[in-house]
Amino acid sequence: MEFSKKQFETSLKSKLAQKASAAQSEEAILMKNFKFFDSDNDSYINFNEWQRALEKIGVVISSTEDMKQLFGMYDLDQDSLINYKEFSWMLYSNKPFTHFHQYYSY
Ligand SMILES: [Ca+2]
Ligand SMILES: [Ca+2]
Repeated sequence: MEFSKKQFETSLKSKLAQKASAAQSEEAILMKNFKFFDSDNDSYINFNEWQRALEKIGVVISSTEDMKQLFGMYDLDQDSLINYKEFSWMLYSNKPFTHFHQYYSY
């Protein structure tokens, strides 16, 4: 892969931060960002939506293969969809993925 996951996350967060207004809570911003990705509004981000949203905000990943690998990294339960929990995990947690279920067990 030609990018690092860390670079991707930094880039994505800064692009999304530009869209957000300061008056909103973190939760509201997160939800808004999720809806931006989930263009058909079914509460899941599929690979096509993922690809389109990243292009729209200007996060450039040159190959579809890399794009798929990244998508897979955040699709923690491997159902080929990114749900809200997985999305928020991607943006707001620096914990390793092995702690995912623990983190969301409440
Ligand atoms: Ca969707
Ligand atoms: Ca998933």
